[in-house]
Amino acid sequence: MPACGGAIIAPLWVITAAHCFLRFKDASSWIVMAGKHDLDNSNESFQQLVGVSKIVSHQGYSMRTKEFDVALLKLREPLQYNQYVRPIEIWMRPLHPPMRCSITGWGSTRENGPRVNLLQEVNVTLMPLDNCTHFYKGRIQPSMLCAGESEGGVDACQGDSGGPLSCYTGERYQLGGLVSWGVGCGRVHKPGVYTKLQDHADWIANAMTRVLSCGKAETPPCRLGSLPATLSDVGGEVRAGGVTEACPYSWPWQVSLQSEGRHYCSGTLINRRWVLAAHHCNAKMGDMVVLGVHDLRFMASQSVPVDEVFEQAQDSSFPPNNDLSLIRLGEPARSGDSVFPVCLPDDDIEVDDSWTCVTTGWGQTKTLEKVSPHSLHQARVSLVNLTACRSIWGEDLIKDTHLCTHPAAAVSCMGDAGAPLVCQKHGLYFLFGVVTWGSRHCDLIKPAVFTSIADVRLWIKDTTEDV
Ligand code: 4AZ
Repeated sequence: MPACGGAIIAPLWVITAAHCFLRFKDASSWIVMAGKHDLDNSNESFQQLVGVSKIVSHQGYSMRTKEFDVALLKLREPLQYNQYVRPIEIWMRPLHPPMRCSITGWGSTRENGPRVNLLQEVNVTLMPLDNCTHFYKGRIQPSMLCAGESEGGVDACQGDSGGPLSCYTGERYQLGGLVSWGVGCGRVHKPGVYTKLQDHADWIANAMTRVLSCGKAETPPCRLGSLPATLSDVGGEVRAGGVTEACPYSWPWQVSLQSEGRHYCSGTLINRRWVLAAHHCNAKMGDMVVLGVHDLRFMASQSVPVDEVFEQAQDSSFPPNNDLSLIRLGEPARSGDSVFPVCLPDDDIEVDDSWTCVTTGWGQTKTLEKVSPHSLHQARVSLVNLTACRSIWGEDLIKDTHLCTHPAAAVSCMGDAGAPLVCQKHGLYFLFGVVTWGSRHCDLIKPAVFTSIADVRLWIKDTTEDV
């Protein structure tokens, strides 16, 4: 059943009303139908039905005042634009009554009437807010628009909510507002009330970038060698070359897991609420996730308690196959210069030579350069294919769920468990691995072993969406 209208503003984004999601808050219970005219005809040639991956409702929406009645739907896949599926821009210039705009929707054609199958349209006249405030006894906010006719008769109605109020610039239509509320439908002196979108342009832009943004650091990495880290034998001891101190906050997804003020593992921020870490780190509720930290002896940007830890279903194999846990933060991380999530690779991405990979972590290192164990350090690392990795470690130890790199990245050299392996292409960093076990003795030949992220995308998605 059509629940609400909406408008396409980008291939991945539909804008609609926040009040549409009071009852059904779960993204997976929604579908967006684009390119439709007749809802009864499921074979329309230009229709596109796509799932919703995220609902971003305005945090200021109030059922009482009906302010901030705006929400964004991020689609599971981008819409293909054609003759019947196109985006609309937001009207940013002044909207002067008595300008005329159009409303469209599949809502009721009269108060308490049935919904319709064919898309309806009608022209409405914008009304000065003073008049509207008078009709609605002060319940009109400056971020609302009122439109209708003074004698009533043309209006949006139940089921039209979230749909567009489209206004013509002389060249094209732009989106002035969204159907929000009203008393009844088409009544005299009870115009339709719309969310005035130009007042929410910043919120819209921010919400879209926040959701889409990952894998970029405000402070670009530096002191990172152009060649992968190497190992050499210095007087009988294995030393890593090319491991350097990171520039502060150039890896803003790197977090320190701490218990009683002591760092015990690294983790990786994958979105505002979630950190991915190694299961063998054994993170516990009440431990602290420390974000935006470079030198562990000094203040961090944020510390958030661990709210809950989720692990994958384990089989009994040893070493464990699925050495990952997802940590839900007690409160969302505040993204900023020093705190920012990494991207997760899409299902069909594989690392190959077109990527450059880096591992980062804290702790004791055996390096040629002097690197403080308290400061985050970094090393470019080269990948080792699974066949080569198996031939060194043995067939049984290296599973398809692993990813191997040059030994220089091994735990004992980098000194950190749970540390991320991130790979970069086109300036965006994706998380491909999390340090699991490796050569304990900083072995010259044994590759470092990471748990591969590619195969656990679904688990991450399901866990972080459902809970
Ligand atoms: C509704 O219930 C609704 N006349 C939408 C718009 C208006 C009234 C009710 C405006 O979705």
